Amino acid sequence: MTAEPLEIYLEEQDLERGLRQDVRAGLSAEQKWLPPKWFYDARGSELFEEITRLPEYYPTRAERAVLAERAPDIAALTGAKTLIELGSGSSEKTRLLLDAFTRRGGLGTFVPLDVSVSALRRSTAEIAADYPGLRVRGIVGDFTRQLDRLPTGGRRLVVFLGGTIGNLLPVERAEFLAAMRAALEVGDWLLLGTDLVKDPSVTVPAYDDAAGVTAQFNRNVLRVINRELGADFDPEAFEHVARWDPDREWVEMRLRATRPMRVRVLDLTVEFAAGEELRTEVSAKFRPAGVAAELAAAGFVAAEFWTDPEGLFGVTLARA
Ligand code: AVJ
Repeated sequence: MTAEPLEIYLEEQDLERGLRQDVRAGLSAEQKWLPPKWFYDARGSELFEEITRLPEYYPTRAERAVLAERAPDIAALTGAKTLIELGSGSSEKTRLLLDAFTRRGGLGTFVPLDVSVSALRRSTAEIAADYPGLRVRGIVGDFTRQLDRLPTGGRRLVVFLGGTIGNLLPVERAEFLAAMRAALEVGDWLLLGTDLVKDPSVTVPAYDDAAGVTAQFNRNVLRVINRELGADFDPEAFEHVARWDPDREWVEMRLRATRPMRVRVLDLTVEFAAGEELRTEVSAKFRPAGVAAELAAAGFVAAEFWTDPEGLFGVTLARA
């Protein structure tokens, strides 16, 4: 089947309004910050795909190992009719699930949802071509906001992979899981990928690779703001920083000003002192008990928890 036309719940103007709000809030704060979702324009999505192939970036390979081993169990346990993927990107690992569901039979529809139109156009076309008989409905949207627009009916499996839930702050995470549970019905399932707490000597290099791809990915948010809002950031004047926070058990990516700068964006003049840091991403790491507790607090019942052989990454299957 050919993919159906993308369903666009996030128009260009909503995106731009969201970016303006985030830039205004984040760059006028005492400790400057920007939310990570603005990394992912076409170039940012490509840089992220490149990150997933780096030797230091273990989460993609570890999660793929879990899915490769457990996809048949996931298909059998859930018996899903509709597979919904939040923050789908290239949907590369999701093919392991689609393969298992195809062998088993019964999956009718695949619904990838992502903010990146370019990533979605490509993935929906490729998946529709490779899985004849599967209905492919791509949705352009923000996974924290479009949960009430998910297709209803049938037995649904929502997959949220890559550890992307770790990019939400703890409060946002609780709100997101509760909204997710509210959008689902008893009998539906959630498959959640979470990167696990481990020695920072493994975690930090995954966010600070020797080839400097993550540094370019990090600076890309400044390029997006320059292009979309006519700002005058000099991205190369910012240094990439990745830091492990042992208390909150998360990695922070930051951009550090290498000299004093004055940046014009919207109607703001944003001053950076030399050495000042702008936080661009939080990537939380989890403990198995913590994942179970957060899911339970949102009203899910964890059914299975799997890791790769090295115990780097966790995948939880939970029932609504
Ligand atoms: C989007 C959650 C998969 O936090 O590991 C990769 C994004 N940031 N390198 C992560 C990311 C820096 C990533 N995920």
